[in-house]
Amino acid sequence: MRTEATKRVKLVFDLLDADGNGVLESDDFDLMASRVIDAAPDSDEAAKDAMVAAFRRYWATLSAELDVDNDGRLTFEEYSACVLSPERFDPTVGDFAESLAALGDPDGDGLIERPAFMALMEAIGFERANVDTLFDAFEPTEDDRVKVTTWVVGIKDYYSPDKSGIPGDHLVGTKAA
Ligand SMILES: [Ca+2]
Ligand SMILES: [Ca+2]
Ligand SMILES: [Ca+2]
Repeated sequence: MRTEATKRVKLVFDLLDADGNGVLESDDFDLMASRVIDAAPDSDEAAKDAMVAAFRRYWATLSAELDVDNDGRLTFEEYSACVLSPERFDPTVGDFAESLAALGDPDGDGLIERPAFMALMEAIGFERANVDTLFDAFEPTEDDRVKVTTWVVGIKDYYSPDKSGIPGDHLVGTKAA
């Protein structure tokens, strides 16, 4: 696996561990879902419900595939086995990516403004400076907006452990506290 991808796997684990207790559990996904939803005040209930469902599905898939000792929590060691067969997570990550991007586009015009992007990404736990750089890497329009489709691809690539040299590598800097 490429170095960038290895760093991303660790960063994703740390981000998913929303309560910071060192293991992934169902509660982490509920906590992150509520933070993300709070960061999207203009979105409708359907978009918010889809986001919550996507987070729950994310946890259900991860735990079903990776919780080898069946204790309801994933250690980093268990989690990192996701790199062995990333394709098993594609549908779940795709659903997550589309739900997240939809939250960032409440008016449905297919474009996301920088402040909405920043709010959602910071709610997930990414560093502000890194998020800013990522937005620039997505080549925003003159009025500083990024296509939803660009972001969806970016999220999918980011959560794919076998990708490298992608815009999301800008997020692999210092971890948010
Ligand atoms: Ca946790
Ligand atoms: Ca376990
Ligand atoms: Ca929009």
